[in-house]
Amino acid sequence: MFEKILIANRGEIALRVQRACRELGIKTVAVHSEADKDAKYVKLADESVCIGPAQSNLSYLNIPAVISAAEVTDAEAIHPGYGFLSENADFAERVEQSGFVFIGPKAETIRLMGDKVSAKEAMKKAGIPCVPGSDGELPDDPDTMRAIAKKVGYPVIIKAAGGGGGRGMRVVHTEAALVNAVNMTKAEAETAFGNPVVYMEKYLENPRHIEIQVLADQFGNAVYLGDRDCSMQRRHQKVIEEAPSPNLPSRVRDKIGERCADACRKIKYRGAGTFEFLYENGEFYFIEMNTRLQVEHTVTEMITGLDLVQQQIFVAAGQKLNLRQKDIHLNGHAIECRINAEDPYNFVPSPGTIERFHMPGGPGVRIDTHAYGGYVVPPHYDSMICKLITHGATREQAIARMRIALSELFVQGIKTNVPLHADLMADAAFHQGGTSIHYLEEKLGIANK
Ligand code: MV4
Repeated sequence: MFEKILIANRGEIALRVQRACRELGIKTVAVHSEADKDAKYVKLADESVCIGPAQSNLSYLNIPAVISAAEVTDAEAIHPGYGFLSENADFAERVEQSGFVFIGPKAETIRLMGDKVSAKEAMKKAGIPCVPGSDGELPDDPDTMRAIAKKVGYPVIIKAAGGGGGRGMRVVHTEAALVNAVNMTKAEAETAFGNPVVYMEKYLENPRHIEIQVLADQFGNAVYLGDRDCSMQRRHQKVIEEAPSPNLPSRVRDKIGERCADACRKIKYRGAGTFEFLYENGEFYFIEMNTRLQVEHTVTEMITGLDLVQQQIFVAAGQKLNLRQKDIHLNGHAIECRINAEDPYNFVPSPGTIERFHMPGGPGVRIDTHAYGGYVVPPHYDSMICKLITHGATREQAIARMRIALSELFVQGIKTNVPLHADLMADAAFHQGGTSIHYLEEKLGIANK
């Protein structure tokens, strides 16, 4: 096992990874920007290194600075958390070339999944159901383009191979609008990602976003750890996630889960990963794979009783997966509310000093946060300050516990989206379960779209 791990991230996830390491007797190195020098995760780490100024580009995204920090502290492995360098194949490659272990998949896997055309191709080949479409890069020739769209059927969606997470997409409703829309998407993709390649898919009008968590080792063992419903989102920012997905029959879950585990074996996936699907009319359609730990891994941990960060570390250290599918049982229901420093209704960020901070507690309540009374939320990074997670024997109990926890949570000094979460916990459609990816934006009104 590793003796020392460097955590190339900040905020709640830096603390989360640190706790996993500490439990395993592994020493931790925090890296931080000048803006985060007094952060809780910096103080609690065994060692810390300042890697640059507040701007992410010059600190948390600065590859040579992160690798130098690992060198000077003699760390053996680097955990990238989520965001920042976590899905940067060049970073993973340079970490390994410098003699450290990257806690995540091989660089070539990250690269394969980073290109959405090659990711889809690999998954289709591995037996994963995909959205019907252009089967690879969309050709430039207008007649061919129109023929493909006609066969797929309108509406179609044009997506950039270099995009993902909602960046670089355009919905096309008619043949008259097609060629121009493709050309615009290509031009934007070239500017944004340095890659003009686009592909086409049938546009699904009212799907849910359901994802499957997997875990695999380098010896070809792979398991799926159930699913998560992340449909409650606004502008591609998830607001609430839950596991398991409401109203999803367990036979359907197991069938898609087994497919994902099987695909991991086929592509020789290593580490934790997430298969993202759109789910509509009882069918799953693969859209993207995330090769990192996700913000919402917590709800999976609550229902499986596993520590996903520790599992990532075991696999990265070259150990054989200590789990078999038959050992994995989904117990009860878990919900995560992402608490952001922002106006609850216009979503404008609200950084500044948290004057008072009271955390909820009680049975089935988990809080992952780096914040505390007196903490200053810097304006330079993501506005998420806290993840509030509840677990219950049933979904109803998890919701009831969330309502109580939200009522106990008290943050003074900055605005937060706690009122929005409280609203959603009382929302009839949310109670029913299984709302689509458009539900929240529709509820909030067109003005907010
Ligand atoms: C789609 C889609 C409908 N049909 N693809 C947005 C993020 C990226 N991961 C894929 N996205 C979508 N792809 C087809 N063929 C609708 C979306 C989409 C979406 C997906 C998941 C969660 C939120 C979303 C919000 C708007 C659009």
